Formats: sequence, structure tokens, C-alpha cells
Amino acid sequence: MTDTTTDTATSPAFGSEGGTVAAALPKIVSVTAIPYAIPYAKPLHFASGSIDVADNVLVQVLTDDGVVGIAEAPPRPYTYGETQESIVAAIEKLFAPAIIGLTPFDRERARERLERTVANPTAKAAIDMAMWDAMGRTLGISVHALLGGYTRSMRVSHMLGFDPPSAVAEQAIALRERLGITSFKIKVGQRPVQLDVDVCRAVRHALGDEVEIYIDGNRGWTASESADALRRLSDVGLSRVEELCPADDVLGRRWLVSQCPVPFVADESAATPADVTREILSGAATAVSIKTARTGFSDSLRVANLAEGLGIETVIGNQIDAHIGTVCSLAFGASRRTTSRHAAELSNYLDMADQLLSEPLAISDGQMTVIPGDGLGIEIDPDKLSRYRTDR
Ligand code: MUC
Ligand code: MG
Repeated sequence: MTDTTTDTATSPAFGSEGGTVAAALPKIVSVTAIPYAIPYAKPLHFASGSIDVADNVLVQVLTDDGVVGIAEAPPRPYTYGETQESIVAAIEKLFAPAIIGLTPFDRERARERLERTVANPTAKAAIDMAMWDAMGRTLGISVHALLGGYTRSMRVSHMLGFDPPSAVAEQAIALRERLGITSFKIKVGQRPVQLDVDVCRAVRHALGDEVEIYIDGNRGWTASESADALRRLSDVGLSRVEELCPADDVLGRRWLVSQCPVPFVADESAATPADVTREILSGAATAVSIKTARTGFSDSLRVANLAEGLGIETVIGNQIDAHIGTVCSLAFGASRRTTSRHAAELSNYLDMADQLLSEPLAISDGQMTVIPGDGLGIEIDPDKLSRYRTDR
């Protein structure tokens, strides 16, 4: 179908009746993509890959009145095919030229222009979120309030990677004692399945019935291995399971989901609103993970609304986010009733050896509180940035 809408952002007839009152609003004059690398003190291993350094890209959107909106893109080649280099290239060559001249309020027009390039989800998401940050800073309002502002704090869930059962249980105990965290996502998908069954059992045994435990296979098992694991884990009390086998094993996955006694979460198989529709309506999942790192704020809103309309649950997932990404997930998750209902996967920045932000993030009593202030409410420490950026 031909799109007959006028690109008002470039139309000479653009004015107040066309949407944004461009004359009164600051324009985007530059977009920078700065690669940086901060090591993980505790690397994370999971079925589809591992991470021992946060080799992310800091994205800055600068307006002509001096406002700088920020966000970051985490490369996950094993999930989306992006690398740090490809993110920088996509932003510098394709996305920056597409949005320069727009205002930070022109997010839908920016989305349309970015969608002319396929894929590159975290690069696009970072641009979107940096525009929201710039918009909030321009208005003097927090992004959290602009998104809906439902609650100020969220319960935190921590993601535990591959390790022997006693080591995983010790990490969970330490997180509960130190920070009050009582929700844990355990990475599974190893062979034989009993390896992971033993880990889940050890965590349940060490922490008792009060903590929440759920599992994420990152497509590591077949459908029949997953069914076997669910049988072996039936007395462990899992609250949900995620991507145990590939969604591309279409009938096997549908067979598995049809017998799963708890919500089956689509994560990497549902990276766009269209994917969510396809996966849910085809019976490949019964719940969805929302990751602002891949859908930004604008498409995370679409996914959240879609999920609410379909009557399925959402969980705020973790793209193994560093600190800026965590602030974005928190701002989004806390902004809505449905997304704040379950513990959000916010705490894996704890495993990093350092951070770029000028103020540390805090978890207490198992909760994170939305950062006050305009936009995302965070600032980059210039000394840390010069220390960790890898382009100079
Ligand atoms: C998760 O929930 O799967 C691991 C790979 C990825 O893309 O995200 C992480 C966490
Ligand atoms: Mg996952």
C-alpha cells in the first residue's frame, strides 16, 4: 500500500495544523554514537552466548538549544546480529542523517524514517529513547511521567547465569541478604537437562518457598527436552518459563506451549510488535518480555498496549543492560500498571566492574525507585566516558 501521508517534517507547508509546531521547538542538530567498553566483574553465560564486557554504544541526540538526550545500545550478535561496530555504522551512516532537522517530539516521523532500514533493533531503540530523553529535558518533565507515571518503584528480579548449583544458590542468597531481591530468573538450556534441574532445585532449597523462580532457555533445548525439563521441575514451583526451545521449531514449540502449566514467555522470538502478534496468535507463547533496549519507548508502548489488548502478561526483561539501559527499563516498567505488576529484570548492571553515570543506581528492599529529574534524570560522568570510550 502506498503511504500518502505527507512528511510534514520536510514539507514546506509544515505548520501548526500539520502536527508539531516546528518553529517553536528545538531541532536535532547532531547524533553521536560513542563505543565504550566496561568489563564485567562477573561474566554471564547462557545458552545462546556469554558476556564478559559491556561493549555498548552511548547515543547522544543534541538539539540546537543545547539539550542532550542520551541512551545506549547493547550489541547482542547472538540475538539480533548487531555488533558494536555495526551499531555505530548504522547510526552514523543511516539514522543520524535521517533524524537531523527533526525535533525530539517527532518520534513517529523518526520511526518511519528509521524503519526504511530493516533490523538493527538496539540502534533504533537507542535513538528513540535518546529523543524521549531530549523531549523530557526540553519540557522539564521526566520520561517516566511522559510515559504514564503509574508507580515510582519496581520490584527487582535478578538473572542468574550458568554456574554449578551451589554457586548459583550462593549468588541468590547473597543478593537477597544484601539487596532484598526475592525474584530470580535462572538461565537454562544446558545438556543434559538435569544440569539445570539441579541448579533450580538448589536455589529453591537454599531460599525457600517465598522467592520467585523462573527459567530462560534462550532456545537451548529441543521441544521434547523442554517438556522433559518441565516434568522434572514440576515440584520446584516455577512462576513462568521463557524461550525454552526455538520458535522456529514451529509445531514442536506449539506442542510444548500447549502443555506448559505456567506462562510461556516470548523474548527473542518477539522482538517487534508484529512478532508478538504472530507468536501469540500462533500459540508459540502465552506472555511477552518487553525490552526497551530493542523496542525503545515508542515500540515498547506498542507491545505493552498489544499485550493488554490480547490479555497476556508482560515482564520487563533485561538485554544484559548496563546502567543507562537499566534506567530506561525502570522508567518504562514503572510507568504502567501492567508492566509494573511483576518483578522487572533490572539488576544485572551489578555484575559490571564500573559505570558511566555520575551517580550510582540503588536497589534496596528488593526495589528500584525511578530516578527523579527531567528526561531520564541521569548524567554521564565525563571522566568515566573518556576512560572507557574506545574510539580515541
Ligand atoms: C535474556 O532474557 O534472554 C540473553 C540474551 C539476550 O539477548 O538477552 C539476554 C537475556
Ligand atoms: Mg530471555
